[in-house]
Amino acid sequence: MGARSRFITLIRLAPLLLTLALLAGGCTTNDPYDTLTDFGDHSKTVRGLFWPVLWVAIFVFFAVEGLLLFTMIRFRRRGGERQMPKQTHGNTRLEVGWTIVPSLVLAIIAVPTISTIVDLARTPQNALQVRVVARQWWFEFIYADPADPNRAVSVASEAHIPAGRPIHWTIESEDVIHSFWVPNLAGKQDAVPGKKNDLVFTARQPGVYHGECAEYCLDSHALMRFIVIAEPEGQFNTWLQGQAQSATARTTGSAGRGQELFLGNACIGCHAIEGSAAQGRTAPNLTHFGSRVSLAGNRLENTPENVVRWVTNPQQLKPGAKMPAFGGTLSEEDIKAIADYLHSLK
Ligand SMILES: [Cu+2]
Repeated sequence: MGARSRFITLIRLAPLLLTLALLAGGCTTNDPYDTLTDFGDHSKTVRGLFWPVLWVAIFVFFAVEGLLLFTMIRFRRRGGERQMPKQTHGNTRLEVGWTIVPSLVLAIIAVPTISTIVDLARTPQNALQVRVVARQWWFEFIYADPADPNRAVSVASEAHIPAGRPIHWTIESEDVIHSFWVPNLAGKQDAVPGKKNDLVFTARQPGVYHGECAEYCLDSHALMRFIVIAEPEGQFNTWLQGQAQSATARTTGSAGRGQELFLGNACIGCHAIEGSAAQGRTAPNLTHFGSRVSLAGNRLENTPENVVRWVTNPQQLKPGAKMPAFGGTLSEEDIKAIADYLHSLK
C-alpha cells in the first residue's frame, strides 16, 4: 500500500475514530455530570428505568436496520436485469403488524415509566424542607430555623443537607426560568416565576455534589453554579444551628474598618448580615460568609484576593452581574478592608 492510499484510508476512517473517541470520552468515572449514579436515590431510580428502555431501543434499532439491510442486499438489482420488478401497493397483514408491534413495545415500556414517575413524585414523611429561589445568576437556599420554625435561614450557592435523609426541595424563581440540577443526585426541575415546583431526593452518602442551572437564563447562565454538601445528620444540625445565629465579626483593625465601610455604603441595600443594619434581601445573605468555600455562585474560591477582585469589578468575572463595581468608588485598601470584614464572618 502506497503512502498516498494509506493516507486516504486514514482520512476515510477519521469519522469512525472521532466517534469512538467521543464515546470513550463519556466513559469516565466520578464525573460530576454523570446522571446515572448510585449517589442519589433519584438518580438510581432513573438509572433503573434508563437501562431496560435503552436495551429495548437497541433491539428495535438492530431489528429494523437488519431487516432494511437484508432487503436492500437480497433484492438489489443484479447484473443484466433490465425489467422493473413486480410493483406492490399495500399489504394489510404487514401494515397491521407494524402498527401493533410498536404499540405493544410502547405499552410495555409505559408500565415501568409510569411507576417510576409515581415513585419519584412521592414525598416521605421525614423529608427535610428546603426552599430554592433561583435568580440571575445564583441560587438561594432557605431553611427553617430549628429553634424557631417561623424564622428563615438563608444561604447562597452552597446547600448543606443531611446524607441519607430525603430532601423536599421547593423550587421557585424571582426573574426568568431557571432549572435546578444536581446531576449526580437527581434529574432536573424547572424554576418558574410565580410557580412552586417540587423535587424530592436523598443523597445516599456524604460528599460534595456539583449543581448548576440547566435552563438558559441569559448572560451568566453558564456561571450559575452551586454545590450540595451532604454530611452526617449531626454535622448538618450543627451547621444549621450555626447558620441561624447572628454574625460574629472581628470588629478591630482592618476588619473593623471594613465593617464601617460595608454598613456605610450601598452594600446594605441588597445584602443582609443578621445582627447588623444590613437587611437587604435581593443579593446573597452574607451572615456567615467566612464559612463558605466559594463565592459569586460557585464561580471563585472564597479567598480574600478573590473577594477583592469580585468587589472591584463583578462584571468582569460574571457578565451582567447585578452588583455594581466598587473599583471606581472605593480605594483598593478600602476594598481589602471589606474583604477582611466579610472573611471574619464565620
Ligand atoms: Cu440558567
